[in-house]
Amino acid sequence: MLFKKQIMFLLFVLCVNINGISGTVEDYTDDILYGSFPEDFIWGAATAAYQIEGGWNADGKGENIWDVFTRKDGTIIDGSSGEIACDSYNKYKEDVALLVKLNVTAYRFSISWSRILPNGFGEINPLGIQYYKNLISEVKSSNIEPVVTLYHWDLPQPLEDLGGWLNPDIITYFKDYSRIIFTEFGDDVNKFITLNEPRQTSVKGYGTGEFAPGVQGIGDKSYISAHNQILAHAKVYHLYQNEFKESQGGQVGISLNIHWAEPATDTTEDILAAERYMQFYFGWFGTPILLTGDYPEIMRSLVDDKSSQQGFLTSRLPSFTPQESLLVKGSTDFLGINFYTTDKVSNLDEGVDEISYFADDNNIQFQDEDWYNSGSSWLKITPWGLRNTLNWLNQNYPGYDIYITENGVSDKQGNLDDLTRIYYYKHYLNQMLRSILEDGLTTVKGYFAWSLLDNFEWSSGYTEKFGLCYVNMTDPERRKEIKASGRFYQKIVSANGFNVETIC
Ligand code: PNW
Repeated sequence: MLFKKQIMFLLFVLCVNINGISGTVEDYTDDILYGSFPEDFIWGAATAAYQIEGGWNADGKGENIWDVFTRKDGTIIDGSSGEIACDSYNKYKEDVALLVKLNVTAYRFSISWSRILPNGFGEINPLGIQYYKNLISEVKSSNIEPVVTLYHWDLPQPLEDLGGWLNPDIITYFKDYSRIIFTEFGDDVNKFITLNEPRQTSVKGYGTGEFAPGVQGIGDKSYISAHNQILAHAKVYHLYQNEFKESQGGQVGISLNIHWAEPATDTTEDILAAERYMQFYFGWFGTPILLTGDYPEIMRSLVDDKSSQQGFLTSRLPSFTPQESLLVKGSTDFLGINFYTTDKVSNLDEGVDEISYFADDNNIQFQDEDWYNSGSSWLKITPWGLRNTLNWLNQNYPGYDIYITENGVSDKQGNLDDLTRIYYYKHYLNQMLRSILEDGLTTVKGYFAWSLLDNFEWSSGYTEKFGLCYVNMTDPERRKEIKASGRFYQKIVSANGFNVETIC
């Protein structure tokens, strides 16, 4: 018996090494594996409040950091904003009708903090609560499960005026806001996601300044805002456990973004560099929350060393107290990942001249020119990266249910006959199926396409379109239409997999 187990383990390691860690475009086959996903697999589509709702000052909503940021010159490529966006604040029923047409079983959307608490704290706006009650009831009466993100980047401006994610008081403000959400909506919602992509908030919001609130501090503020986000997430996780879990029985998770990292060459230096890249990218949040209650060791030692050589009295990477570590460790019921693309990574000792998160990891990354492009500069089409990522997660952070809470592709055209997007979904979904059926990753429980609608793509405005459905942004009625990719997705969802008669 023991012998059999050992053989199985060896086979498993071999399998992961062949299919997982070493997989590159050279190994990738675009043959379709025909087969079904598990019966209870969740199929969804996703959006976020600021990107679709509009109604920026409707019914007592307060201002958030994106309302303010988009008004500044030069922040958004096409000078646009989410003031109207897809007008989902008024037309949410049309969104739900599209979800029904796609035949999905779940809808991931986010709640706008400033609709609920116009000042970020204090007085509650009943009309804001009512909007989400209406949306949730429309979703549920269509037999679709609502999956609710509490924070998808739209911090109330009054909280930013107090320092936003750089001020540790944010932890309490986020907890107070979350208590209202659990109280008001928790009887109808089974899955909550605390934060969407805290790395993007840290790196772009408080690092490069490309995203709201536009603060620059890539060497220090990025780390501080990450630290406060991790603690805020953990507090809210425990709030739910202590006050709501028993009566509501739901789950609380987090959505972390992840790229697959391929060593640029097969030298040991580059293999280690790619692993280091994964640790700085994903492990920054994943390791404290899923594994140890602390940052990855490689991050700790590199940022500590560089900080001290740079003359800082304490490390630019903050530390958790022992109590905080306990609070953070294991503070999630499931892992949400947002996966889009792959990077190639080379080892490069970047020294200590540059005080930056980007230099701290001693890596440079780039993408292969031969990979298919999308409408976004950072997003190349790399289906094998999803399977490798899922295997890497299973090896490094075992035991968690995984939901792919975002996956999708942009184009610039927004055309209805969107063949590139069909290619993307076909092959990414097939790699996900292979990871379940061939690699045995039974922890992969669900998938959400990004996005239901063409929408406001942050600093790229309306120039990059990710929708399964087209939205006419010049039409005051914001008329919407399913694209060819939406119909393709509907077929896979309805067949719960790849069926030779319908999908070839
Ligand atoms: C995510 N990158 O953002 C967000 O969660 C969505 O709101 C967004 O619309 C979607 O992905 C598409 O961009 C990302 O540069 C933005 O690696 C940029 C990156 C990753 C995710």
